[in-house]
Amino acid sequence: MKKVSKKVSKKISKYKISIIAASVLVIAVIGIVIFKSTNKDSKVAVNNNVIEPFNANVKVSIKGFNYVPLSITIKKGDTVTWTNDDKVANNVATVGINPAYFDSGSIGVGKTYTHTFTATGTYRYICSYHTSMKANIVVID
Ligand SMILES: [Cu+2]
Repeated sequence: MKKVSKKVSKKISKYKISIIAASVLVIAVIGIVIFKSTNKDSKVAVNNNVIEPFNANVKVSIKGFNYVPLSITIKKGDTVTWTNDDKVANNVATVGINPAYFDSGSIGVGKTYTHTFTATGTYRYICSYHTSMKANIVVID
């Protein structure tokens, strides 16, 4: 009798292990699918953070004390709109030598700032409240 129940419990534990293994496999597959689908969206960011093709109005998010994307290439005359998706106020201000200067002033939580770029070249900008926040915009003809 004892032997039989041992065999049964062995069988059950084998069954349990295979269920756990199957669950892990399913979770892994789901994880890979999710990762691949989210990666598709961030392809522009992976590709040197350059947005292609060029847009007339490019959106940059301010999130987690970062500009997303960090680097964009746009055409002369294009407009960039920054949206503050952070939980604190941030800003956008050129730093160093630039083709032209801009300073958004404080961009409140959920607010936006829009600037039109009329001169070609590389613009470096920072958030003057959190100077580790740095990004750039390349404007081409
Ligand atoms: Cu900031």
